[in-house]
Amino acid sequence: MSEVTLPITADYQAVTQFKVRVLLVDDQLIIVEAVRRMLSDHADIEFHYVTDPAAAIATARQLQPTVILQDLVMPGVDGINLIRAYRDDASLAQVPVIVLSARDNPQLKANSFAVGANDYVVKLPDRLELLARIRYHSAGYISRLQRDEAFRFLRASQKNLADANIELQKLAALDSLTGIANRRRFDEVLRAEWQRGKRDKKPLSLLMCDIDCFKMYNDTFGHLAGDLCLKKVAAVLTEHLMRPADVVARYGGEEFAIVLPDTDERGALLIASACRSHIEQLAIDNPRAPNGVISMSIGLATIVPSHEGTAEGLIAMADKALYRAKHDGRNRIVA
Ligand code: GH3
Ligand code: MG
Ligand code: MG
Ligand code: MG
Repeated sequence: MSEVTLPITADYQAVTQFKVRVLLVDDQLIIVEAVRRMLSDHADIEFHYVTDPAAAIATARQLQPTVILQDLVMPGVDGINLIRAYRDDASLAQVPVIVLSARDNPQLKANSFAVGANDYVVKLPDRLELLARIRYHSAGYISRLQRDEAFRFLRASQKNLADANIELQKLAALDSLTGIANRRRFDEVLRAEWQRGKRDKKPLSLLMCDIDCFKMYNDTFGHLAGDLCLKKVAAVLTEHLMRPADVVARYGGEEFAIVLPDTDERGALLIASACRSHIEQLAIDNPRAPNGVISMSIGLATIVPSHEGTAEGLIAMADKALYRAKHDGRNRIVA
């Protein structure tokens, strides 16, 4: 049984704590110093820069800025190409880019926006204006990141819930002592097989199995030993059913029900006889039982499901046969 994991809210909270992180890409240190001065005294803004344009991509990837201030004219690298490269990088594609250029040129502005820049400022701008643009673009980016993270978190939570539900449904179908199908599951399976047998006009067999003199076993060896015995019986019955469609269920107490789809009486008798002898061969002492060991009486009923009959009718037939098996001396099969 896999463990049910619940969503961890700490992960979600961690990513909601964003800061404005500025990366300036400019080859001139004098510009770097000027921008640094403009942004100092603002506790919510982190300033970073890179003067070597060839290192811009790697630095940006590592830093994950909330906004890039991008110079256009730099030795060896065209700023326009750098913006293109950010847009092609999975981790930078959405980061806002503000072009910071000395040139107030409409064609350069158009080219910048065409490759994915978000803004264009002629340098050096007024301090207030630069701050306002940085905050505006960062805020938009951060809220998009938060929204994406919230969706991811929601999807993960929904998946966790769905997984937990599946586990709960599996648990709800199992008997807690023996781990085999419980009465609820038995009812579902029998109803489904009844419908299928009716549709396919195939015989459906049911074995009702009851451990003989089990009260005496409990009285002699105690309830813990009784529980262990029930587990062994359940394991043996499950082990010796060869077809995946057959279902062994704990019907209640020391009674087990076995549903055998597409099985006629002859086939069901073979399986019942194998089950009976395998339980006897467990050789669990039960001194006052007919053979001195734990044994099982089995009532067998077979029917081709039809509109006239019901699944409950099949149970009643198997019960009646079981009663006869008890009456006739136990440790036997009655069809
Ligand atoms: P018979 O051969 O006629 O079936 O006799 P029996 O003693 O098996 O039948 P009876 O119905 O009188 O007693 C069934 C016993 O099964 C009584 C109860 O203590 C025991 N039993 C039922 N469920 C459990 C269980 O979960 N654990 C244990 N240890 N015993 C159980
Ligand atoms: Mg330059
Ligand atoms: Mg009983
Ligand atoms: Mg019994």
